[in-house]
Amino acid sequence: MGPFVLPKRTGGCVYVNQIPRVDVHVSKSDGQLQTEAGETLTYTIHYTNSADSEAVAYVQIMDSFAPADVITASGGPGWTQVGNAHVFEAGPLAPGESGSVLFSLELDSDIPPDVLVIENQATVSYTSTEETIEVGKDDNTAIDTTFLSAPDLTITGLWVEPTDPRPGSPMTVTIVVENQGANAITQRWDGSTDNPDELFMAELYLKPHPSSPPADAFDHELGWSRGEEYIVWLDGRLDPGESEQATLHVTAPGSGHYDLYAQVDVSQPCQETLCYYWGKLWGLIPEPFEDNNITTALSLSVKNAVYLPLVLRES
Ligand SMILES: [Ca+2]
Ligand SMILES: [Ca+2]
Ligand SMILES: [Ca+2]
Repeated sequence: MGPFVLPKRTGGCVYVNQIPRVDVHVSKSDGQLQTEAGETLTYTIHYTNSADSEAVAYVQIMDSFAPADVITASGGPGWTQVGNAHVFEAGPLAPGESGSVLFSLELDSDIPPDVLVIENQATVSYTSTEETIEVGKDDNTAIDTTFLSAPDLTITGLWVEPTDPRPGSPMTVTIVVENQGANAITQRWDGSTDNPDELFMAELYLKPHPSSPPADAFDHELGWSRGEEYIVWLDGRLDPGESEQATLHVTAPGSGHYDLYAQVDVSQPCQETLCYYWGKLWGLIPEPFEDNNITTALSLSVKNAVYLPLVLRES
């Protein structure tokens, strides 16, 4: 780096005024990860002025929430509704001073099954009596996420037999699906139980090693699905903590090193105008955690048989 050159002075003294720095932040929590329809959520919102020496004169907390059509905000003492948001006037905050306020939401007693998350956001803003600067504004907004009680599918087991298949030979792939959520699975998202034996499906994905996890239902070695062998429908009526085992009979692919993944309740978004009846981003069972529906890769080596030369001995 070269020398730092000050511009030529044109007369008089140079005064440097340091702009005072402030740093407010806000946090909020209802103290729970999960809730039920009909419940009241009460959030504690903390707000702080972390500045060493600079007060902020007029602090305001703005609270908003979603999805608004299943929530009634009762707010609490000091809150005023402004449009779709609620505002709390917190007044001045001295350097290092903190405050807190409660904010309450009532959930409808009847919430559609595809509504899985209640989000509540608080933002702190302020004015100052003089010009100030705030560098860290990321913590001026806080979001609390609370999941509605629901089932949560995941795959707890995946294995292949035999472990050293030959190209084109039969393989048996076993998966174990578990409901790790708080609620039992008794029906699909739309209330349907059309086929009494099958509520949702699981799918295997085969990709050449090394691979990244499948991005969607078409992310197989050959694009599109590899066919019926790679799909299994499950009864799926699982209480919390209950598991179901399913077996798939698959023809081993050509020789090579593959990554095998399994996914339960495969999501199948619409492809342009073509929608399947399971065409929801979250499959047929809405869950708070869809990311855990897919396994990590199981390494699969498919090799041609090695035939040793036959040696004949003279007797
Ligand atoms: Ca801040
Ligand atoms: Ca899940
Ligand atoms: Ca799902």
